[in-house]
Amino acid sequence: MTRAGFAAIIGAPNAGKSTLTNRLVGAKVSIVTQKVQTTRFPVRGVAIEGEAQVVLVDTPGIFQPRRRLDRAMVRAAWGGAEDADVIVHLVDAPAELAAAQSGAKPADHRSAEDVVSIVQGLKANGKIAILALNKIDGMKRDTLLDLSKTLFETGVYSDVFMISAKTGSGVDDLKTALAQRMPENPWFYPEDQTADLPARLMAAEITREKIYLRLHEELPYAAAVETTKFEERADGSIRVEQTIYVQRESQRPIVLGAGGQTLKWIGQKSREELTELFGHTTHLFLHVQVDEGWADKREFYGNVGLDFDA
Ligand SMILES: Nc1nc2c(ncn2[C@@H]2O[C@H](COP(=O)(O)OP(=O)(O)OP(=O)(O)O)[C@@H](O)[C@H]2O)c(=O)[nH]1
Ligand SMILES: [Mg+2]
Repeated sequence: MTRAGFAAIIGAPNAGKSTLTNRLVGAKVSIVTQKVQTTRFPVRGVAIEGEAQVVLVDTPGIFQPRRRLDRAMVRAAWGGAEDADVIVHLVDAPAELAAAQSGAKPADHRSAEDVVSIVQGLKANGKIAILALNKIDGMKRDTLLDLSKTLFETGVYSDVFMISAKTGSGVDDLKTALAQRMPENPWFYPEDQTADLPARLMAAEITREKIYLRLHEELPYAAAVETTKFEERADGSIRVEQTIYVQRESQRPIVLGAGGQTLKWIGQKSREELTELFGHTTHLFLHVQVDEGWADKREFYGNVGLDFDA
């Protein structure tokens, strides 16, 4: 008897959803940065636990959307939850505690406000989720009891786990719980497959990750990366060409850096990771293009499976 199903990880931006997805899978399938709204579309990762295959669905953060892209991201996150067999609501525990201790209203703490709206969304959809309090590394568990109790009393959770996606603490127990909840099914993916993003898209994500890691303070959230060419060559190497889209002319020099040093760093880091990921020497060519309207182009949404009209 085998089991297989989908487990969606939802939560406020920056809760650690992608870190947890990677940790559960045991491989990097989704990019991680310190910047909020890093994940833009649902990303699947495949974990195996005994007879069960758990297809994790890492989702974009759920927050109060303002722009078209925000709306599409939040819609995609809820869509991931609706289609899943199990939902994990991941909460940034230190951020929640800080909000609670300051005595401020949730509205004054963006991530706490997002948690409230997620609880409401679960209620409205009649969904029960597993609550996972994340980032407990460096915290004492007993400081989490009140928070855990308060959230549990909302009635939308079946269980509470306290974890660190970063160190892996508590993650094995969560994985076991997810596996147990998978319905009886033949496996959906071959045993050795961990990710299902097309190579071109994964390559673009990895470059976007390097841009954010390097420029998270300088660059507002609006950069996009498109792989324009992906060529496997006769000598076994791979040639990748990508365009980095920024929204203003003033952002181009930020991405380039003095003497092109920043772009060089981004390209080098991305190329190293792509070479490792594909197992073939990868040559990467980056171009920077200013396109004010990339976030309002229908094509961009279709390419990553987002709903333009969300
Ligand atoms: N200390 C600590 N940091 C963590 C933990 N999990 C994630 N982080 C950090 O939190 C930041 C955000 O992690 P992500 O995994 O990108 O968060 P996310 O929820 O996917 O964020 P979005 O895609 O932007 O919604 C990164 O800097 C992570 O290293 C954890 O358990 N402990
Ligand atoms: Mg993410």
